[in-house]
Amino acid sequence: MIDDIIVTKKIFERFSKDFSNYFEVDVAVAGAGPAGMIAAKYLAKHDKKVVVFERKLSPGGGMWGGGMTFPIIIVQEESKKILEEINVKLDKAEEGYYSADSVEACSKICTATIDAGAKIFNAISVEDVLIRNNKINGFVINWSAVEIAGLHVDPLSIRAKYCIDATGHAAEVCKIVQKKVGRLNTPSGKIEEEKSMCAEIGEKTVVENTREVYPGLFVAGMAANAVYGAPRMGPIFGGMLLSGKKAAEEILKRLG
Ligand code: 48F
Repeated sequence: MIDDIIVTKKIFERFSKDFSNYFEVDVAVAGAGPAGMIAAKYLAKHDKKVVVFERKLSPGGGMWGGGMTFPIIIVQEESKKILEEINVKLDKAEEGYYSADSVEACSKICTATIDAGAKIFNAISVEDVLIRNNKINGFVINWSAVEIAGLHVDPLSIRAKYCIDATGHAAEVCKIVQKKVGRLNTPSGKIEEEKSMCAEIGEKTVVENTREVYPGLFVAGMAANAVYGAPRMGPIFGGMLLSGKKAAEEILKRLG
Protein backbone atom coordinates (compact mmCIF):
# COMPACT_ATOMS: atom_id res chain seq x y z
CA MET A 1 0.00 0.00 0.00
CA ILE A 2 1.21 3.51 -0.77
CA ASP A 3 0.03 6.28 1.51
CA ASP A 4 -0.16 9.61 -0.35
CA ILE A 5 0.35 11.50 2.89
CA ILE A 6 3.59 9.70 3.63
CA VAL A 7 4.82 10.74 0.16
CA THR A 8 3.96 14.34 1.01
CA LYS A 9 5.58 14.11 4.43
CA LYS A 10 8.79 12.58 3.02
CA ILE A 11 9.12 15.25 0.35
CA PHE A 12 8.53 18.08 2.79
CA GLU A 13 10.90 16.67 5.42
CA ARG A 14 13.68 15.86 2.97
CA PHE A 15 13.47 19.29 1.33
CA SER A 16 13.53 21.10 4.70
CA LYS A 17 16.59 19.11 5.69
CA ASP A 18 18.40 19.76 2.39
CA PHE A 19 17.50 23.43 2.22
CA SER A 20 18.43 24.23 5.81
CA ASN A 21 21.84 22.67 5.19
CA TYR A 22 22.59 25.50 2.73
CA PHE A 23 21.56 28.62 4.66
CA GLU A 24 25.27 29.42 5.19
CA VAL A 25 27.83 28.31 2.61
CA ASP A 26 31.33 29.01 1.38
CA VAL A 27 30.18 29.83 -2.15
CA ALA A 28 26.77 30.51 -3.69
CA VAL A 29 26.39 30.41 -7.47
CA ALA A 30 23.59 32.04 -9.46
CA GLY A 31 22.89 29.99 -12.59
CA ALA A 32 23.54 26.33 -13.37
CA GLY A 33 24.86 26.79 -16.89
CA PRO A 34 28.19 25.22 -17.83
CA ALA A 35 30.25 27.98 -16.21
CA GLY A 36 28.34 27.95 -12.91
CA MET A 37 28.32 24.17 -12.64
CA ILE A 38 32.01 23.76 -13.46
CA ALA A 39 32.88 26.43 -10.86
CA ALA A 40 30.71 24.62 -8.30
CA LYS A 41 32.23 21.26 -9.18
CA TYR A 42 35.84 22.39 -8.63
CA LEU A 43 34.98 24.22 -5.42
CA ALA A 44 33.11 21.24 -4.03
CA LYS A 45 35.97 18.94 -5.01
CA HIS A 46 38.12 21.07 -2.71
CA ASP A 47 35.67 20.44 0.13
CA LYS A 48 33.99 23.82 -0.04
CA LYS A 49 30.31 24.04 0.74
CA VAL A 50 28.67 25.18 -2.48
CA VAL A 51 25.10 25.85 -3.49
CA VAL A 52 23.84 26.65 -6.99
CA PHE A 53 20.47 28.26 -7.64
CA GLU A 54 18.97 27.69 -11.06
CA ARG A 55 15.89 29.51 -12.30
CA LYS A 56 14.76 26.77 -14.65
CA LEU A 57 13.78 23.18 -13.91
CA SER A 58 16.80 21.79 -15.70
CA PRO A 59 20.40 22.75 -15.06
CA GLY A 60 22.51 23.18 -18.21
CA GLY A 61 21.64 26.67 -19.44
CA GLY A 62 22.47 27.23 -23.08
CA MET A 63 24.43 24.03 -23.52
CA TRP A 64 21.57 21.61 -24.28
CA GLY A 65 20.75 23.29 -27.56
CA GLY A 66 24.26 23.13 -29.08
CA GLY A 67 24.37 25.36 -32.15
CA MET A 68 20.96 26.40 -33.48
CA THR A 69 19.52 23.26 -31.82
CA PHE A 70 21.94 20.91 -33.58
CA PRO A 71 22.83 19.14 -30.32
CA ILE A 72 26.59 19.40 -30.74
CA ILE A 73 29.09 21.63 -28.97
CA ILE A 74 32.70 22.42 -29.83
CA VAL A 75 35.59 22.69 -27.41
CA GLN A 76 39.22 23.36 -28.10
CA GLU A 77 42.48 21.75 -27.02
CA GLU A 78 42.97 23.82 -23.81
CA SER A 79 39.56 22.94 -22.39
CA LYS A 80 38.96 19.40 -23.59
CA LYS A 81 40.54 17.97 -20.44
CA ILE A 82 37.65 19.33 -18.36
CA LEU A 83 35.21 17.21 -20.38
CA GLU A 84 37.54 14.21 -20.54
CA GLU A 85 37.80 14.20 -16.72
CA ILE A 86 34.07 13.50 -16.58
CA ASN A 87 34.03 11.00 -19.44
CA VAL A 88 32.35 13.09 -22.10
CA LYS A 89 33.17 11.48 -25.44
CA LEU A 90 34.92 13.83 -27.85
CA ASP A 91 35.37 13.51 -31.59
CA LYS A 92 38.42 15.18 -32.97
CA ALA A 93 37.10 17.09 -35.92
CA GLU A 94 40.04 19.03 -37.28
CA GLU A 95 42.74 21.48 -36.26
CA GLY A 96 42.12 21.19 -32.55
CA TYR A 97 38.33 21.61 -32.64
CA TYR A 98 36.68 18.77 -30.72
CA SER A 99 32.95 18.07 -30.89
CA ALA A 100 30.75 16.56 -28.20
CA ASP A 101 27.09 15.62 -27.90
CA SER A 102 25.51 18.54 -26.04
CA VAL A 103 23.03 16.36 -24.14
CA GLU A 104 25.83 14.07 -22.98
CA ALA A 105 28.04 17.02 -22.01
CA CYS A 106 25.25 18.77 -20.12
CA SER A 107 24.09 15.75 -18.18
CA LYS A 108 27.62 14.63 -17.31
CA ILE A 109 28.61 18.13 -16.11
CA CYS A 110 25.48 18.16 -13.95
CA THR A 111 26.19 14.70 -12.54
CA ALA A 112 29.84 15.53 -11.89
CA THR A 113 28.85 18.73 -10.08
CA ILE A 114 26.49 16.87 -7.78
CA ASP A 115 28.89 13.97 -7.28
CA ALA A 116 31.64 16.41 -6.30
CA GLY A 117 29.36 17.50 -3.45
CA ALA A 118 27.77 20.74 -4.71
CA LYS A 119 24.05 21.21 -4.21
CA ILE A 120 21.89 22.43 -7.08
CA PHE A 121 18.47 23.82 -6.26
CA ASN A 122 16.35 24.20 -9.38
CA ALA A 123 13.32 26.44 -9.92
CA ILE A 124 14.81 29.08 -7.61
CA SER A 125 15.89 32.51 -8.88
CA VAL A 126 18.37 34.93 -7.38
CA GLU A 127 16.62 38.27 -7.18
CA ASP A 128 18.94 40.35 -5.02
CA VAL A 129 22.13 40.22 -2.95
CA LEU A 130 22.90 40.51 0.75
CA ILE A 131 25.46 43.17 1.51
CA ARG A 132 27.41 44.02 4.64
CA ASN A 133 30.39 46.34 5.12
CA ASN A 134 30.50 46.97 1.35
CA LYS A 135 30.93 43.27 0.60
CA ILE A 136 28.38 40.99 -1.00
CA ASN A 137 27.80 38.12 1.35
CA GLY A 138 24.82 36.23 0.10
CA PHE A 139 21.88 35.90 -2.25
CA VAL A 140 18.25 36.82 -1.89
CA ILE A 141 16.18 34.07 -3.50
CA ASN A 142 12.64 33.27 -4.45
CA TRP A 143 10.76 30.53 -6.27
CA SER A 144 10.92 31.08 -10.01
CA ALA A 145 7.19 30.33 -10.12
CA VAL A 146 6.57 33.35 -7.88
CA GLU A 147 8.66 35.50 -10.20
CA ILE A 148 6.96 34.18 -13.35
CA ALA A 149 3.47 34.65 -11.88
CA GLY A 150 4.39 38.16 -10.75
CA LEU A 151 3.17 37.42 -7.24
CA HIS A 152 4.02 39.87 -4.49
CA VAL A 153 5.89 37.48 -2.21
CA ASP A 154 8.90 38.46 -0.14
CA PRO A 155 12.03 36.42 -0.75
CA LEU A 156 14.39 34.60 1.65
CA SER A 157 18.18 34.83 1.94
CA ILE A 158 21.24 32.65 2.25
CA ARG A 159 24.69 33.77 3.40
CA ALA A 160 27.89 33.01 1.47
CA LYS A 161 31.55 33.94 1.89
CA TYR A 162 31.71 34.41 -1.89
CA CYS A 163 29.10 34.61 -4.63
CA ILE A 164 29.36 33.94 -8.36
CA ASP A 165 27.22 35.51 -11.06
CA ALA A 166 27.01 32.77 -13.71
CA THR A 167 23.68 33.86 -15.14
CA GLY A 168 24.84 33.99 -18.76
CA HIS A 169 24.18 36.79 -21.23
CA ALA A 170 21.86 38.64 -18.84
CA ALA A 171 24.49 39.01 -16.05
CA GLU A 172 21.54 39.37 -13.71
CA VAL A 173 23.36 39.60 -10.40
CA CYS A 174 25.80 42.22 -11.70
CA LYS A 175 22.84 44.20 -13.04
CA ILE A 176 21.28 44.19 -9.59
CA VAL A 177 24.57 45.27 -8.01
CA GLN A 178 25.01 48.05 -10.57
CA LYS A 179 21.49 49.30 -9.88
CA LYS A 180 21.34 49.00 -6.13
CA VAL A 181 24.78 48.72 -4.62
CA GLY A 182 27.36 50.78 -6.44
CA ARG A 183 30.28 50.90 -8.82
CA LEU A 184 31.41 47.64 -10.39
CA ASN A 185 35.06 46.83 -10.97
CA THR A 186 34.82 47.68 -14.69
CA PRO A 187 36.39 50.59 -16.61
CA SER A 188 33.19 52.66 -16.49
CA GLY A 189 32.00 51.27 -13.15
CA LYS A 190 28.97 49.97 -15.04
CA ILE A 191 28.12 46.94 -17.17
CA GLU A 192 29.98 47.50 -20.45
CA GLU A 193 27.50 45.33 -22.43
CA GLU A 194 28.19 42.28 -24.57
CA LYS A 195 29.50 42.78 -28.12
CA SER A 196 28.63 40.95 -31.36
CA MET A 197 29.91 37.48 -32.08
CA CYS A 198 33.60 36.81 -32.46
CA ALA A 199 34.61 33.41 -31.08
CA GLU A 200 38.32 34.08 -31.47
CA ILE A 201 38.25 37.06 -29.08
CA GLY A 202 35.28 36.01 -26.95
CA GLU A 203 36.81 32.69 -25.96
CA LYS A 204 39.96 34.38 -24.73
CA THR A 205 38.34 37.30 -22.96
CA VAL A 206 35.76 35.18 -21.15
CA VAL A 207 38.60 33.67 -19.13
CA GLU A 208 40.40 37.01 -18.62
CA ASN A 209 37.14 38.64 -17.55
CA THR A 210 36.41 36.01 -14.92
CA ARG A 211 37.22 37.98 -11.80
CA GLU A 212 35.90 39.75 -8.72
CA VAL A 213 33.54 42.35 -10.12
CA TYR A 214 32.52 43.70 -6.72
CA PRO A 215 33.90 42.73 -3.30
CA GLY A 216 32.58 39.25 -2.61
CA LEU A 217 31.11 38.76 -6.09
CA PHE A 218 32.86 36.98 -8.96
CA VAL A 219 31.52 36.86 -12.49
CA ALA A 220 31.95 33.79 -14.70
CA GLY A 221 30.92 32.51 -18.10
CA MET A 222 29.06 34.61 -20.63
CA ALA A 223 28.13 37.05 -17.85
CA ALA A 224 31.84 37.96 -17.60
CA ASN A 225 31.95 39.04 -21.23
CA ALA A 226 28.64 40.88 -20.90
CA VAL A 227 29.93 42.80 -17.89
CA TYR A 228 33.33 43.64 -19.37
CA GLY A 229 32.09 44.50 -22.88
CA ALA A 230 33.50 41.54 -24.81
CA PRO A 231 32.05 39.50 -27.68
CA ARG A 232 29.77 36.48 -27.56
CA MET A 233 31.11 33.30 -29.10
CA GLY A 234 28.25 30.97 -30.04
CA PRO A 235 28.35 27.20 -29.57
CA ILE A 236 32.02 26.86 -28.71
CA PHE A 237 32.07 26.10 -24.99
CA GLY A 238 35.73 25.77 -24.01
CA GLY A 239 35.83 29.31 -22.63
CA MET A 240 32.77 28.65 -20.43
CA LEU A 241 34.42 25.61 -18.89
CA LEU A 242 37.76 27.37 -18.36
CA SER A 243 35.97 30.40 -16.93
CA GLY A 244 34.12 28.25 -14.39
CA LYS A 245 37.37 26.60 -13.41
CA LYS A 246 39.15 29.95 -13.08
CA ALA A 247 36.35 31.34 -10.86
CA ALA A 248 36.78 28.32 -8.60
CA GLU A 249 40.56 28.72 -8.48
CA GLU A 250 40.35 32.44 -7.66
CA ILE A 251 37.87 31.83 -4.87
CA LEU A 252 39.90 28.91 -3.50
CA LYS A 253 42.89 31.26 -3.19
CA ARG A 254 40.75 33.59 -1.06
CA LEU A 255 39.19 30.87 1.04
CA GLY A 256 42.51 29.13 1.60
O1 48F B 1 23.27 30.89 -20.18
P1 48F B 1 24.10 29.89 -19.50
O2 48F B 1 24.37 28.61 -20.19
O3 48F B 1 25.45 30.64 -19.04
P2 48F B 1 26.99 30.24 -19.15
O4 48F B 1 27.30 29.13 -18.23
O5 48F B 1 27.13 29.68 -20.63
C1 48F B 1 26.82 30.46 -21.75
C2 48F B 1 26.47 29.54 -22.90
O6 48F B 1 25.38 28.73 -22.59
C3 48F B 1 26.17 30.28 -24.19
C4 48F B 1 27.35 30.85 -24.80
C5 48F B 1 28.55 29.94 -24.93
O7 48F B 1 29.10 29.97 -26.05
O8 48F B 1 27.38 31.97 -25.18
O9 48F B 1 25.17 31.25 -23.97
O10 48F B 1 27.73 31.50 -19.04
O11 48F B 1 23.45 29.53 -18.09
C6 48F B 1 23.01 30.52 -17.22
C7 48F B 1 21.96 29.89 -16.31
O12 48F B 1 21.59 30.84 -15.34
C8 48F B 1 20.19 30.76 -15.12
C9 48F B 1 19.61 30.44 -16.47
O13 48F B 1 18.33 29.85 -16.37
C10 48F B 1 20.67 29.51 -17.04
O14 48F B 1 20.37 28.16 -16.79
N1 48F B 1 19.78 32.05 -14.54
C11 48F B 1 19.73 33.25 -15.18
N2 48F B 1 19.38 34.21 -14.31
C12 48F B 1 19.20 33.60 -13.11
C13 48F B 1 19.45 32.22 -13.26
C14 48F B 1 18.82 34.04 -11.81
N3 48F B 1 18.57 35.34 -11.55
N4 48F B 1 18.72 33.14 -10.81
C15 48F B 1 18.98 31.82 -11.04
N5 48F B 1 19.33 31.35 -12.25
